[in-house]
Amino acid sequence: MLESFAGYEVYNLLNDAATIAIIPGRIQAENYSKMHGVQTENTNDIGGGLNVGYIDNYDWMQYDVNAKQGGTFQLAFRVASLSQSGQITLTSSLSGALARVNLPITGGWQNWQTVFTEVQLQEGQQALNLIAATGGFNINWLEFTLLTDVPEPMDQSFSFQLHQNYPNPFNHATIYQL
Ligand SMILES: [Ca+2]
Repeated sequence: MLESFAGYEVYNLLNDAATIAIIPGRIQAENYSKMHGVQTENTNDIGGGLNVGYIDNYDWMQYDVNAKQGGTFQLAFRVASLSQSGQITLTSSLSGALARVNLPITGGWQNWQTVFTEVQLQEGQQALNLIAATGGFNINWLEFTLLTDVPEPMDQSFSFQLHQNYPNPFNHATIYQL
């Protein structure tokens, strides 16, 4: 454990603008752009890779995302906890407060369960802040699945004009100009 980093805000220099996560989609917890107080470790969950752990109260991770659509999303958190019921609050720089979720005790740091909630997200690029209101859990990923689109306004731009038959008068074809 890298005690010397505890209490410092850490930037993940492995991530740049090219790794902005797309929503709908899955965000690996370890792909934060910034964090405070957490560490990554190998995970035994399905798919392998890394999970985020060593999460204490008020530690946080920030994710740069781009929501391709606005609307209501199912939000899943893939979490594990040995003996403590954690709590996540999630906020967005664009959409405001998104969710406050109580997490289960799964009986082991690598006993993974998926917890679901629903959130409203606005379309566009935004930063998500995942705050451990109560720590004591591991997280492998979070995933946004679109449930309901925001209704789009009717597109008024579609119109067409009828032109004179061409070449007139030898054929009856009509050109549609869109
Ligand atoms: Ca992961």
